[in-house]
Parts: sequence; structure tokens; C-alpha cells
Amino acid sequence: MEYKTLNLVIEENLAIIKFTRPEVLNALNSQMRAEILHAVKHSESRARCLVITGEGRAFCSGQDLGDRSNLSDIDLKKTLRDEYEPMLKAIYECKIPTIAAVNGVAAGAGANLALCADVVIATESASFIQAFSKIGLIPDAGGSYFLPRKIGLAKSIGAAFFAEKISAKEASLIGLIWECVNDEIFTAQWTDRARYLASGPTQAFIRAKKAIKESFNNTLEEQLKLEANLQGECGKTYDFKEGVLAFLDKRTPNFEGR
Ligand code: LHQ
Repeated sequence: MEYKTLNLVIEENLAIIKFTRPEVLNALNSQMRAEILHAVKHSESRARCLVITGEGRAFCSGQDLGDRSNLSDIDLKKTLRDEYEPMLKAIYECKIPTIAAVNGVAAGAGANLALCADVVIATESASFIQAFSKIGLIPDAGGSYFLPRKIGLAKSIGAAFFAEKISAKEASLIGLIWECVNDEIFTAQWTDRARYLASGPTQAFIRAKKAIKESFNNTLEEQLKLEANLQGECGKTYDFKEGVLAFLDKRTPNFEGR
């Protein structure tokens, strides 16, 4: 597929999706949602790590608000169900490890799209805004799901009501994201992390995120069973044997993702 709203590069087991609508701060239009969905699905079976990032000074400013022509009869429910839901689920349920490399402001659905990724790395000058209430909406695109799970009720409701910028530094301190990185080393840092994941024990990463995500619906007993099942599978992988042998030989393991 030829993409018009993003670039997709897959090299050495690493897929990188870069949004390319910097003139509107990478706002999401219908075509971009379809292309993100396609690019994520395409990458899942061809890489061992997926990075999503943005071109220019923003990560993504959420829904493209540019088109006023059909404001009166716009069907938000339909757009969310038909276009946002498949795209967000593709990222959240992506089998391989995912990183959102947040290069600048992430607002509205753009913030919550980033929160779908397994690991969110933001540059220090970036920020996260639950911008929805400024235009009379509620946090969508998974916001009402991810926020309370990541930062608790108090911060979530405040973020929804006040729609204030949460700086990358604060986001990292309150547990909204994995890390905030100095602007100068941001690209090097997320690239290092992505390469680490792309050359790591993929089968273990896949099962680690599955176990952690499923824990929200499980009792401890169910979770212990799930861990035992998944660990049993990891124990049969090439990478487990390689990891132990490398440890005993005092050398760096050469993981193959199988
Ligand atoms: C934009 C946008 C944008 C178009 C900046 N669209 N052009 C889902 C279902 C269906 C419908 C409803 O919504 C949803 C979910 C949502 O995502 S709702 C939330 C939508 N997003 C927002 O409300 C955020 C809107 N943007 C902003 O608040 C600001 O632009 C932020 C805080 C992101 C950045 O502010 P500044 O750094 O001051 O930049 P700016 O405002 O000057 O924007 C630069 C340009 O980008 C500007 O165009 P221009 O031609 O004047 O240079 C903006 O119009 C354009 N732009 N966001 N979402």
C-alpha cells in the first residue's frame, strides 16, 4: 500500500511508522486512520518491534478538526466505532512490542493513541493533553480506559475536566508514560530501546505484556495459572535456552525471537 499520511520503514526487524501531516500537527483524518491500521497490521508479521512517531513539532493533535462543512450532522459515534476502534485495537493488541516515541505535543485522540503503545517515550518538550472538554467532548480513543489504569481516578478526572497540558516530565513522574528524555538524546534513546526490543526474546515480550494486561481481569489464583502457562511456553523457546547458555558462558545472548 502506498501511504499518503505516514511513512513506514521496516529494517532489521524494526518497523517505524512516522506520521507525515506536520502542517496540522499530525491530526488524524479518515485516510490516516485507515493507513495507521494497515501499517500496524502489515508490520506485526514482518518485524519484532513497532515504533510510532510523528514528523515535525507534534506527535499527533487528535481528530482533524479542519473540516467544518459537516459539523452539524457529524456522527461521532460512527467515526469512533468504524474508524478509531479498529486502529486503536490494532495498536493495543499488536503482538510485537510497541513504542510510542512522542516527539512533541500529543492531544485528544493523539494522546490516547500514544497510550495504546506498550512503552511511551517522550521528549522533554512534549506534552499530553486530554483536550476533549475544550470542545465539549469526553476522553475517547481509549482515554477513559487507559487514564485510570495508568494514573488513578484523581489525576484522570482532573485531566478530563481541566484539559491542561501534562508535561512529559510530569507524565513520567505520575506513571502515564515510561520515560521522559532530554530533547538532544530523544531520537537516540528511543532508537536504542527499539533496537533492543527488536533483537530481544520476542516470545517472552509477547507473553509478558499479555500477562500484565490480563491481570486487570483476573484474581491472583487465575493470574498465577496464567503465568505458569505462559512461562511454560517460554521455557520451550530457543531464546530461553540461548539466554541461560549465554549467562553461563558469560557472553551476550543472541536472541532470535523464537
Ligand atoms: C489542527 C489540529 C487539529 C486540525 C492543530 N485538527 N488542525 C474523535 C472522534 C470524532 C470527532 C471528535 O474527536 C475525536 C477525538 C479527538 O481527538 S477530539 C480532540 C481533537 N484535538 C484537539 O482538540 C486539539 C486541537 N489542537 C490544539 O489544541 C493545539 O493545536 C495544540 C495544543 C495541539 C498545539 O497548540 P500550538 O502549539 O499552539 O499549535 P497551533 O494551535 O497553532 O496549531 C498549529 C497548526 O496546526 C494550526 O494551523 P495553522 O494553519 O493555523 O498553522 C492548527 O489549526 C493546526 N491544528 N491541531 N486537531
